[in-house]
Amino acid sequence: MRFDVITLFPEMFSAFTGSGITRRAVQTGKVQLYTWNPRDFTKDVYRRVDDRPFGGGPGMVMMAEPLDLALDAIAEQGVKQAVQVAPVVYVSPAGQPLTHARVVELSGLPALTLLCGRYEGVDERVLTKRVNIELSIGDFVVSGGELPAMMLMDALARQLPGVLNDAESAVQESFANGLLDCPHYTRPENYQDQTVPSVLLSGNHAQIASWRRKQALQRTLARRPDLIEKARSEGKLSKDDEAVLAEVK
Ligand code: 9D3
Repeated sequence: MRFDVITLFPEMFSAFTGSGITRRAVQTGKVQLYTWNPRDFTKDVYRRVDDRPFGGGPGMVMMAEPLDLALDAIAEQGVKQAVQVAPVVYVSPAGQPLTHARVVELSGLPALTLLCGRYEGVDERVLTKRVNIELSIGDFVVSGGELPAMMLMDALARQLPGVLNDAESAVQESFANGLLDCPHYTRPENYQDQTVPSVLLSGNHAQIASWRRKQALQRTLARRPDLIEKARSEGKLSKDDEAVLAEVK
């Protein structure tokens, strides 16, 4: 999957390309990341990318023209490489909330263009003309679109075939079932007088699986009752699960 990211801070993306699973995805060619700096598409001597908002008020707004030209350059490169123009995502606090379902859907695309805002946001005329999807990563404010864009790309990369190894994929499955994860323990068996639940040392794999499921259900009910309701409505809860929930409630 190819990502073209429009950003005033391309150096931030070394966090994506430089570490962990996302670095491996790039190194193995399963993800391609290209950054485009709007400043390189300015025409004035000051290389201005922002200006004061019409109507007054605090802060600055990202100007339309450098973004428009950056989008043109990305689309032109796409045409040269004989791929259709990718959908443009604007990451914004005013976007639709990102969900696992949206991640799965977008991960099926061959390419995506991501627009990262800074300051108060982007001139609305670029958004109406060029943006297809506006996405938020949650109801809190961060300083710009770069970290949200990296979160989105990370989530998408994890869905691509061969990006996760078998162990990592197994872990992912336990989240994709719509419940919170069960608790995890590793050595030592006794840490500062806190012991590991004995069932995990029993070697009885059926019992371990049912303990883990019970823990996941219990935690989800306590912390995220909305997810229990969702799992129930999607038919993801068995008779046994309902019995566990009735018992702990
Ligand atoms: C005073 C109005 N602010 C909106 C809540 C202005 C504003 C703050 C921060 C505009 C943009 C930003 C930068 N944030 C993002 O670009 C962003 C974001 C976010 O802040 N929260 C959740 N998801 C996202 S996606 C992009």
